[in-house]
Amino acid sequence: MSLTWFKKGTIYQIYPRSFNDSNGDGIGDIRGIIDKLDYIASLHVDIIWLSPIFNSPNDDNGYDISNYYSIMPEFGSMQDFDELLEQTHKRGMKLILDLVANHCSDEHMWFEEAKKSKDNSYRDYFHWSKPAKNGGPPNNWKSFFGGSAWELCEITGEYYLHLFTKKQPDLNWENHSVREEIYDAMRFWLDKGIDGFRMDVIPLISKRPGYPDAPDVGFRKIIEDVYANGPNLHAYLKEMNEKVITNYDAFSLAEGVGINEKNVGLYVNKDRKELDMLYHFDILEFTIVNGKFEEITSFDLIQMKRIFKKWRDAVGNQGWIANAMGNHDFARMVSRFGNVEKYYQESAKMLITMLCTQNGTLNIYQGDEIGMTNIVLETIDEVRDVQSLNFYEENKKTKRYSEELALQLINNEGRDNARTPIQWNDEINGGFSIQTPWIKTNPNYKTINVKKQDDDPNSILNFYRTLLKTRKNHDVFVYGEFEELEFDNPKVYVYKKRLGSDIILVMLNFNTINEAIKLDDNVDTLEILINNYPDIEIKNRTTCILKPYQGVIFKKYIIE
Ligand code: TEU
Ligand code: CA
Repeated sequence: MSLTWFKKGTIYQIYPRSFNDSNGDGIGDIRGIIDKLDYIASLHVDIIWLSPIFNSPNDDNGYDISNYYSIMPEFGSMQDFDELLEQTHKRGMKLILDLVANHCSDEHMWFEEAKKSKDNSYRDYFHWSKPAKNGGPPNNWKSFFGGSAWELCEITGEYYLHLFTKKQPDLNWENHSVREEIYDAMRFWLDKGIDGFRMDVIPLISKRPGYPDAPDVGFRKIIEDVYANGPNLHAYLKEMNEKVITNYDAFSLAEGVGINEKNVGLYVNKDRKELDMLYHFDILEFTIVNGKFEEITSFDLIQMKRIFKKWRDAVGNQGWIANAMGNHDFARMVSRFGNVEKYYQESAKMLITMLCTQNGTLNIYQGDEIGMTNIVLETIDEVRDVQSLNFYEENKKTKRYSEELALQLINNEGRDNARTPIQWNDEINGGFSIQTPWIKTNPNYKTINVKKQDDDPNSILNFYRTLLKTRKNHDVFVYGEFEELEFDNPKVYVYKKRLGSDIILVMLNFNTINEAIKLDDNVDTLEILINNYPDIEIKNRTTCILKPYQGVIFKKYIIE
């Protein structure tokens, strides 16, 4: 297995709009990030991933780009960006940008031209289709954010494809000029010295010819079989790698939407020279059966172990993945997977202990390092996310759920949960801004904030720091060969990892009562590396009694 910096690195994702506001307009910005670089470095992370910072009408908060070469004025200037890059590198960290290349904004010049007439020179930058016989959309494809994936262009009488909002028209990658435009934009940022890209919905760029109807199966399956993994996808990824990425000391982190354990190798096996790594959706969408605001299953630890194992086996020594339990598209990880009511600190610390010892690059999301939780939005007026708003509007028509339940579902699963301002201290708006922020601050900022946790050696924040630092000094966390113990135990997750003569033993209790684990190692050979409780109880030198949500990493000494 090749050991590369980005494999061992920890990625810290920043959602700039919600990170830190430097000029008091209620919107996070680049200078705000620069002001916090020392804080970010103090976490022992290696790579900063910035969600989109380019010009955008913000229908989907920057995931609708209207100019790939510019900085959104709300976020600052190109000079600010250059300084951010320089200051990030100065602290020994890398910076990657979000490449949103499946679609752009309908306010991008390309689309403003393309919609003017059927013979406009930009027409083929997008996907157009004649109406169906009844005048409706050409096929049954649904947008990820509700409604048809086709919108009628009144001027030309044809429909254009948008897998996301109607202000996010899909780019036509079959068109050579589109690909070259994207590669040029990538080179522009790489020439500035950035270290790579996170690639938004990259598995969707190749569309199926003739736009065949989707079968009547769940949305997840439709994504896999109809929207993602299109016929020319791998040719495009190879081309992008060859023409752009390989010419720089840069790496790619793909959003693996629609990718499963069967085809992952085609994307990330190193001899294929396509992508360096991807994050899949099996953990991120854990308990979400077919998409947001639909059916939910209960948490099942064995199922989670199976998923981790499935991906480990699928990727093997040939490929690489990143592991995440949250990002800007999901509710907060501690609210979803932890026990906020009774074992808040313990569960937040235990979850990251689990993630940090899985094979793969660790990918954490801003605010999770202080255990930020979901927000309660009291009325629909407080909701900001287009996905949630579209769902609410659609539900008003279908009346599938009551309005109360719809809001409840938004509160449980909506993306705004992850987008509330970072809670820096207990001052107004959690120290994020002196102005009312663009999105509600979680009122728990008085008790959950960076300042408070900085001063507390036992805080979640300081636990993250210790853990990430320990990971840096122990290759076995990242590359170790995995051996499952207690696989069928639904309450505890126990495993060993081994790299050469280094062995760690990880024990995680997902239960709200004590759990006993019999050791097959001599206790005298075990040293505690990480523990989210002050101590650990060992009975008769052979059995560990794990407290609720206790997580421990032992290092094992081999006694010759
Ligand atoms: O997300 C793509 C994607 O698959 C998500 O929309 C996901 O399905 C959804 O959030 C889960 O409910 C990427 C970005 O991460 C997201 O923020 C963008 O809105 C989207 O692409 C469009 O660019
Ligand atoms: Ca600002």
